[in-house]
Formats: sequence, C-alpha cells, structure tokens
Amino acid sequence: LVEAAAGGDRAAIGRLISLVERGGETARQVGRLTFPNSGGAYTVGITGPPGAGKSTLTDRLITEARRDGHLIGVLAIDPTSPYTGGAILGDRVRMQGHALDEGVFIRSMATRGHLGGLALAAPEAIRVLASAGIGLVLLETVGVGQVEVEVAGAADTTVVVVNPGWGDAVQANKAGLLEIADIFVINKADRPGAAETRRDLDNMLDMSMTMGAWRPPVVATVASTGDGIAELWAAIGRHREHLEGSGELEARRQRRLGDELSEVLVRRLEARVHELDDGKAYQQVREGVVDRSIDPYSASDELLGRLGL
Ligand SMILES: Nc1nc2c(ncn2[C@@H]2O[C@H](COP(=O)(O)OP(=O)(O)OP(=O)(O)O)[C@@H](O)[C@H]2O)c(=O)[nH]1
Ligand SMILES: [Mg+2]
Repeated sequence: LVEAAAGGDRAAIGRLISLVERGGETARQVGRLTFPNSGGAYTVGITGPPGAGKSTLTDRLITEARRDGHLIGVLAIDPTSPYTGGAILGDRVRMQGHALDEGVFIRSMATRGHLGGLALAAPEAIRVLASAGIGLVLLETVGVGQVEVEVAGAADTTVVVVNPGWGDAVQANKAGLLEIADIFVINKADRPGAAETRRDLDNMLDMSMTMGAWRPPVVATVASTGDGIAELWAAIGRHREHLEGSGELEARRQRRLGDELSEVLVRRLEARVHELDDGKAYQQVREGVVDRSIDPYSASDELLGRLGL
C-alpha cells in the first residue's frame, strides 16, 4: 500500500489513513514504513470554533495552492465527535469544487481506536500524505479546546479562524489560541463587528508579544466570496519564509517529533499496564489510590514492577 500510495494511488492513500485511524500494530507498521519519506510536506493548520468558515476557507486556499502547482492533501479532523467518521465529510467539508481534481486528496478523520487519539493519529496521517509525494497538507480542526490545540500543534503554520463577535466562543481558551496562532483570520468580515474584533485581537497581541518574535498578522476574509483569500495565502507564504529563514521550522519539527516520542512512550506503557490481568491489576491499584490506602508513587511502582520495570 505504501508503494502504491507513493505512485499516486489515491485509494491506497485512503486505506493507509484508515489503518492509521484504527491504531494498533498495523498502524505502527504503517508509521514505520512512511516515516523515512515523510519530511517533504508543509502543513498548514486551520482551526477555530464550529461554523467559523474553516472549510470554506480551506476550499479557497486549495484553489490558491493549486495555482502554484502544489499537490494538496486535506485532513478534516473533528476531535469533538470521535464516532461520526466519514459522515463529517458530507456535513463539514465544503470542498466539492475540487472533488474531480486528481491533485487534491481530501479526507476526514476521527479517532476510532487510535491510542492517544487524534493528537497522535494526525501526525501519522500527515506522514502518509507526505510519503505519497504531497507537498502541502491543510489540516482543518474544529474547536478551541485543549485537544484541538494539541492537534493544531501538528502544523508548521497555524491559522486561527474567528468571527466578528468572537469573544464568547473562545473566551475560555484565548491564551491557548494565542499560543498556537501564527496567523489570525477574522472570517465573515461581511458581518457587523469585524473592526472591533480586529481591535480586540490587536490589543491581545500587543500585550503578549515579545520583541523580535513573529507577530501574527490579522487578516480579514469573506470566505464565501473569496475576499481576503489572496492576502491570507500571502501571509501563509510569509510565515513559511520566516520559519525557514530563521531555522525555526527545523526547530519546531524537531520539538514536535521529540514530543511525539514521549507521548507514544507514555501511551504504550499505559496500555501495557491496563492489559495486566485483563485490567484487574490496574483497577485494583487505582481503587487503593482513590480511597487513599496507597499513594500514587508506590502504586505505580507496584504496577511497573509487574511489568518487570
Ligand atoms: N456570511 C458569511 N458566511 C460564511 C463565510 N464563510 C463561510 N460562511 C458560511 O458559514 C457556514 C459555515 O461554513 P464552514 O466553512 O462549513 O465552516 P466550518 O468552520 O468548516 O464549520 P465546521 O467544520 O462545521 O466547524 C456556511 O454556511 C458558509 O457558507 C463568510 O465569510 N461570510
Ligand atoms: Mg468544516
């Protein structure tokens, strides 16, 4: 399958992503095979609250990127509904204009059985696309919570999409958004309140910026008409140049891979502990901890001891 995908076989790419989604030993095997040839894709994350216009924006960005000759992969990820699977595609991905374009591969993704959820499945799926020769991956993630922030962390450039009057939708996690945003988009700028939202964002950025750091540009768009899309595409290009020119791209990617390793280690170790005695060992020790008869450190000593560690 990996060979077929590298030769441009779209069905093979789709099957590989399904395997990654499902998790387990087969997913790990896919990961081993795609890893060596997966360094070539640039990833742009598009994240924001439900209905902000992420898919409409993505659709427009596909058009811009195709003009530059990129082969494009699109992953639409919904951490809030792990079981809808392919259904998201119909409801949430508005990219039908590219359905017949052989140079665009569009896919929605849900967690299914993947250990560690989408935060770990997303980078693996990106590597599937990269190993198939896709040079640009657009990653749409719904929501503004912690998991979404983690998933968005798989991107090289992260675009945070808000709407006029955005405050309420993201109040709880403004700091998290600020941390991940490389570019802010105020989409639906045809609606009232766009100017206030820009002022809000600028104030927030003024307070948080450190000298010399990249300051996320704020781009106003109307995705439904295409207004502002050229500016957004240009801002993405500038951010990419900034990352490449400063060495930050390589540093970010190294950091991500390092984080991924520790996450994989923790998840696999946890899984092995949960498997002890069909889950009874973990359950028993856990009960001891929660009723305070044993402390968490001694409890973990006991479980790790049973694994010979
Ligand atoms: N007025 C206006 N409507 C827009 C704009 N962009 C998108 N829409 C509409 O907003 C709705 C949601 O757009 P989507 O692109 O599906 O938004 P999304 O963020 O992908 O939504 P989810 O994936 O469900 O979270 C659709 O009806 C779009 O036509 C815009 O700039 N202005
Ligand atoms: Mg969408």
